[in-house]
Amino acid sequence: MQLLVLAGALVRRARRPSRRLGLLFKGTALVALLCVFEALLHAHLHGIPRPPRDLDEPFARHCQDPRIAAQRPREKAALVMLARNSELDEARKTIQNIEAQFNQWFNYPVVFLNNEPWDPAFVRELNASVSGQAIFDTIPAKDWFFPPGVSPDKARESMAQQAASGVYKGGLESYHHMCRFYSGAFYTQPALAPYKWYWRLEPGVRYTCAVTYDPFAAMASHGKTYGYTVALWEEPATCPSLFREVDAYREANHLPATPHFNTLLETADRPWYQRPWPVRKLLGLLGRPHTSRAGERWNLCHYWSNFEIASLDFFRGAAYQSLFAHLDRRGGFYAERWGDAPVHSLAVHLLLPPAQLHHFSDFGYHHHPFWQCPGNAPGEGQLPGNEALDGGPGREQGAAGWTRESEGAIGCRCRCGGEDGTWRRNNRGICLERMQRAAAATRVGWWERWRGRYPYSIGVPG
Ligand SMILES: Nc1nc2c(ncn2[C@@H]2O[C@H](COP(=O)(O)OP(=O)(O)O)[C@@H](O)[C@H]2O)c(=O)[nH]1
Ligand SMILES: *[C@@H]1O[C@H](CO)[C@@H](O)[C@H](O)[C@H]1NC(C)=O
Ligand SMILES: [Mg+2]
Repeated sequence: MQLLVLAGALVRRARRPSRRLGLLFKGTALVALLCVFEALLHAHLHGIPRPPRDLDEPFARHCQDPRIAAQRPREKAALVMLARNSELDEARKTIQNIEAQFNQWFNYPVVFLNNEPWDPAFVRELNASVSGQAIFDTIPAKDWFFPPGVSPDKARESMAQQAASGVYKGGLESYHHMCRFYSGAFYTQPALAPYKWYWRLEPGVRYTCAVTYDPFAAMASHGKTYGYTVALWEEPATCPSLFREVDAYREANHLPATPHFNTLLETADRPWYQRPWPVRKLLGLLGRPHTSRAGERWNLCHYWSNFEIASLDFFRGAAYQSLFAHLDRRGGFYAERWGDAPVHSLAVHLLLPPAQLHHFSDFGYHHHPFWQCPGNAPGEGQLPGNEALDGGPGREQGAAGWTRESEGAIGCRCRCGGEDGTWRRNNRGICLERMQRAAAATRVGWWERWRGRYPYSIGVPG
């Protein structure tokens, strides 16, 4: 109303030439005012409402007797490791580690995938390391190659350019194939057809706490679809157009920009001069990296996909696969070096409600150079004297094998590293906090945010 009165006054004054300068000034002020008002409204509309309670809690806050959990029936699930024959040593160490920390009690099958035929030595040694069934499969050639619409010559030219301009792993053709594979065809591999759930392993990763319950059963009973550990920023140069393509797909398919999707936006963290509508629109039209056509910018946060416990049914379903097909047609797995991690993360925030995501904040997990470790729940929480936890293959350290217990910690017999076992880092928690915002009733206050003190996860003390 006040704006209308002001506009009316301006029109009246326009007839008086002596006041032209004043008019110019007031016109500019009016436009500026409208821009500020729009920017505030825009921020408000993109705010993330606080749910009445935390939508994602840890599945466990201390040790349980794994033999009791193991009495329940298994899910249709498998551990899956993509590996090269040359990674035999690291693959074996990782399998021995997951057997010691988890699978010796649950005996889930492990599916090994390779784009090349397996070495008999790899098969022999890894088969001997798995307590459940070990399955060795070779990926069909078409799933480890350029898609039909992409010319191999052009793709190789582009990958050479990426190498020259220092894009992280941009020059490695096999790495591009691997990222494309994990983004799409992984889920429809015949070897995974019998299963509903997968737990992704990589040669070289380590689990630093005991997992004394069945995470697949927990995912199922809590209505979860996608589970993660570490969250961090993507290398910007690997995927300048990825967010634009995902958002274009969203618009073309009339998918709403839900608060869960908006947790991926920089809206509230953008510099003030990028917030007004004309500037946003211009940045969008200019095709700025990580920016949608409407001018929304992705904060580059994603879950690190070298760990995933997730539903195969979701990822092989029509909603995800049609998003993947769109991205595949756009060619960014080769013209750029889109990683499967940001693809999965953008997809689950676009297609799933926040309550269907789970942070395995009770897991100790390490993939060089990042990790998370929850620390040890105090006292009885460690089940001192429990035979299964004190002994068993790979548990020879037994009763002495865990670091100092601390109040509020939720892990089971974790070895967290650092002199006093207090290494708990999960990338300062900044991306975790942002991506969990739609599920978090407990929020970081502005003071903590300003000090850079982010808790490790919702519902878990930092
Ligand atoms: N069979 C096979 N596996 C690969 C190839 N490249 C990567 N991988 C696997 O893909 C996963 C991710 O690769 P990695 O080198 O760890 O990439 P990073 O974790 O992103 O640095 C690991 O499980 C690797 O074993 C490849 O050319 N052939
Ligand atoms: C793995 O070992 C088991 C038991 O020795 C054997 O029956 C099975 O055939 C082996 N599997 C492979 C793929 O070699
Ligand atoms: Mg790796």
